[in-house]
Amino acid sequence: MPVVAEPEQESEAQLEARFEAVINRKDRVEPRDWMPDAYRRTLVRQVAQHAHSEIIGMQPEGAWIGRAPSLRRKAILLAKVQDEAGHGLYLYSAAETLGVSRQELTEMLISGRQKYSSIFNYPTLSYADVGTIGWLVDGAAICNQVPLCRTSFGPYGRAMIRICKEESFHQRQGYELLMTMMRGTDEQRAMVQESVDRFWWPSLMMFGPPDDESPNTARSMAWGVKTHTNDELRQRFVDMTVPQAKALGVTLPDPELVWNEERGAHDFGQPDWDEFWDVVKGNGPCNAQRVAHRKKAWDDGAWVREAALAFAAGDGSDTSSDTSSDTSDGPRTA
Ligand code: FAQ
Repeated sequence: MPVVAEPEQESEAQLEARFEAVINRKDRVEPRDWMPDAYRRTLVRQVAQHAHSEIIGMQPEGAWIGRAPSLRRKAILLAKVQDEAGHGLYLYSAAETLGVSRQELTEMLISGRQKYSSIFNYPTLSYADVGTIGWLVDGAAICNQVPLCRTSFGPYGRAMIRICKEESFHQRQGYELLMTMMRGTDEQRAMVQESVDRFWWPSLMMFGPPDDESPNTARSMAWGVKTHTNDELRQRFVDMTVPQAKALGVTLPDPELVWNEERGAHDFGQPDWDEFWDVVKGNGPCNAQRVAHRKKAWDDGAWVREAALAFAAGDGSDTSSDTSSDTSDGPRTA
């Protein structure tokens, strides 16, 4: 019998070198490729937080579906909130390719062991907030997420491509809603301004702490997980938003906001970083409510998960009593 040579096992150093070469070529790392544990942990952390943000992010706007002022507005809002659910699901799927299950991640969210974006811990107090979230929150999300389409981990980057297309639609619908209100009554214009005043600073916080207080940025950039720093993206967002605010006719609530000719960018004030850390630690205005709501939905859905598992195990395969294809109008016999 011919002797078949065993394929030579690559050493840890060789695997590491191969991984580094992929990163340096700006190629994608795929789920079955070898990757350092710390890279995997960073991705699970970021992708899970991102997925949780999309799912928790359904709540502030979802609260207005039943109170939308017209059928058209209701249909738009319903579609947007459903899109956010879809984004959460793509991202949980991307995280699952790293060896964690959606169940584990959801349990970490509801037990407070994983985070979600600070922005969703602020209340939505008026219908104008639906427009402001579309304009500013989805706008900030786009600034942050377009570069993530080129992130080094394949499934995450590919999920982001579709998500970004949908977020662009979300931003436009928000801006259009605010434009419509700004063409309305004085009271409606005041509602828009009041909403922008409340959401401006929390939107800037979405980009994370300043670079010199961001423990993860350097490592994540070296791995190509992040391609820009928090401050770079925050600056991009401010520069993009100022002309939009002008066209809308609202004031951004920052007395330090001014165009800097030399830098070719806007100077602007800093958000209240103590407030940011307080919200991240769970003490924001709506943290407890958001997590409790998510936990209730998860608990209420237990029977669906159990039924799906039972069906997958074969218990639901008996269709002899299934009458769904019975088209007769007559009385049914037992
Ligand atoms: N909120 O070292 P860094 C959306 C944490 S989706 C809460 O700078 P990193 C769509 C951070 O996790 C919005 N925590 O961290 C939508 C870390 O803690 P850890 C979500 C925050 O990862 C619209 C610590 O602080 N988007 O809006 C926040 O390098 C409308 C130190 O920070 C994403 O998740 C924060 N804002 O950079 C849905 C995008 N910022 O984990 C519905 C992907 C920081 O060490 C309606 N994520 N922290 O315990 C990212 O780009 C990054 O993770 C950053 C943070 C930039 C958020």
